[in-house]
Amino acid sequence: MEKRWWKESVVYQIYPRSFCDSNGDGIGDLNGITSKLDYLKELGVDVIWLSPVYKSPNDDNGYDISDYQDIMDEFGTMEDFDRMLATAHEKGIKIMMDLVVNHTSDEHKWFIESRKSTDNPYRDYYIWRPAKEDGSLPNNWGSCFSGPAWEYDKTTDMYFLHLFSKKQPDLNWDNPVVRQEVFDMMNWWLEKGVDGFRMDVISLISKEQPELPDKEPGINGYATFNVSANGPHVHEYLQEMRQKALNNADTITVGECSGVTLEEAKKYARSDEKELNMVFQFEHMDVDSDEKAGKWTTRKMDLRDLKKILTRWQKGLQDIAWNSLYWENHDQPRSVSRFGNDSDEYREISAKMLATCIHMMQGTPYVYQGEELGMTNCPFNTLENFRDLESINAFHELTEQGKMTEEEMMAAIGYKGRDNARTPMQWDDSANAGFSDASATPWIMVNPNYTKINAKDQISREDSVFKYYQKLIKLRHESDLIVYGTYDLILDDDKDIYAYIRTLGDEKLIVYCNFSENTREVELPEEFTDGKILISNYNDAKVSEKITLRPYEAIVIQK
Ligand code: TEU
Ligand code: CA
Repeated sequence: MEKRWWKESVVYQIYPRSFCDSNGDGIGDLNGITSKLDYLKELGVDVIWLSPVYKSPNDDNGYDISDYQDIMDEFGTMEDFDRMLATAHEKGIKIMMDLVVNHTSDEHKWFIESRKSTDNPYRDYYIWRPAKEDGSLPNNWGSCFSGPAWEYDKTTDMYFLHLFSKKQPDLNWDNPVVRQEVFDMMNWWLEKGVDGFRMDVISLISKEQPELPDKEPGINGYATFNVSANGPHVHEYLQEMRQKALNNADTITVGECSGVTLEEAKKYARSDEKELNMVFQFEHMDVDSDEKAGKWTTRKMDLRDLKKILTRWQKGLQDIAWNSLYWENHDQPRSVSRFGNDSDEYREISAKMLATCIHMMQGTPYVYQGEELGMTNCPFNTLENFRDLESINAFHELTEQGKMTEEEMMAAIGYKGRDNARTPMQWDDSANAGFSDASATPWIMVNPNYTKINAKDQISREDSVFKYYQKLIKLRHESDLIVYGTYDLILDDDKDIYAYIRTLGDEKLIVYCNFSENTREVELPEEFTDGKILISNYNDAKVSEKITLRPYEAIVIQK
């Protein structure tokens, strides 16, 4: 397998709004990030994925961009950005920008022009349709944030398409001028020295035009998710992007590919590097969804389903493409609350177990801010404490339609809502968790558990979750086996234990992760009985023919 620096890297995702507030206005900012680069250096990560910092009216926290070549007022200035980039580079940390080009903000100058008249030069930058003859909407597509995906605009008596909020109109990628604008903008950032792009819902850019056919409706009556996933020209457009922009620098690229299948991923992320380096797939994020309301449930996963999904991706992309590895991001709840156990007794041990399970796989690992501290879901309790339009809109829509009760929806958004990942980073045990001045009011509530879960404590303590992540990252940097080894699942049908073997030439390691509170005994394959422990989350683990796995125990043995 070809060696590449981005295969050997660990990426850390920063959600700037919630990372560090340098000027006491309650909102994280670029100078705040710069002040914490030493923390990331100490953790050992190679690349930062920076969620959007561009000019934005913040309908969707920066994923609605009104100027791709300017910085959001609350986050600082372009000089602040340049300083952050230069400081990161001095420390050997690369910066990957969030490229949000399926849609813009409705306040982007292109859209302001586009909506003026049907013959405006910017009209075809977006997707406009008249009502059907009977006066109904152009098709049955819904917005990911509730309601239809069409917004009426009276100036020209037509609807525009928005797969996300109505302040996020979809760009028309079939227009070559739009593509060239995007590539020019990417080149502008590459010339500044950024190291790559995470591409927001890039799997959705190519719509089945001109038909835009109806799709299977979901719980709220609209066809919501992935109506345009892996569309007819998506690979062609990404190959064009590779030639006209990405190849101008040594980049790292990851496509956020909702609705991606294994077969499609082999095209997006193929090792011949004609499109992207890797994709985020979502199948393991749906492992605890249910039939009724999709993600809006408090159902717990069956570990056997998770093992099946991740194993299919590990085996399926082997030698063909490259995986990205993640439990968390700004759109998902906290993994320790979801897949581990966030009680006082098991929080740290299960956070380390989850880290072991994903960091020992083949692919590039992504750590989301706070994950390295074992940060948990937040007790929001009332709707007023939520900020995310997805949770708030879904609550209203599904309760008003009578599809879910208020109690059910409150429980579901409390457990699965995106705001769980967006509470301020917990730096220390002072007021506002050290995220912001003590006198400030952060834009979203601080998780009250910051007095016991915070970076300051964990940096000072050898047995912390932070130190464990540090060790996992170091192990990966030192081991081709961990980066490039093949993956084979063992104990396939076990409902408590996730176990697998990695192999590279004569080298082998075995990973056991107990996802349950049960104590379980497993028989160690003979070839490992003389092996040594690479890492374990209990400090007295021993190698023997039979291994007793205590609650949430993780152990890695190299032969
Ligand atoms: O997310 C798109 C996406 O597919 C999601 O993860 C989606 O937000 C989630 O499933 C809703 O349940 C990207 C961004 O990561 C997200 O923050 C943005 O809101 C969205 O695109 C629109 O730009
Ligand atoms: Ca600030």
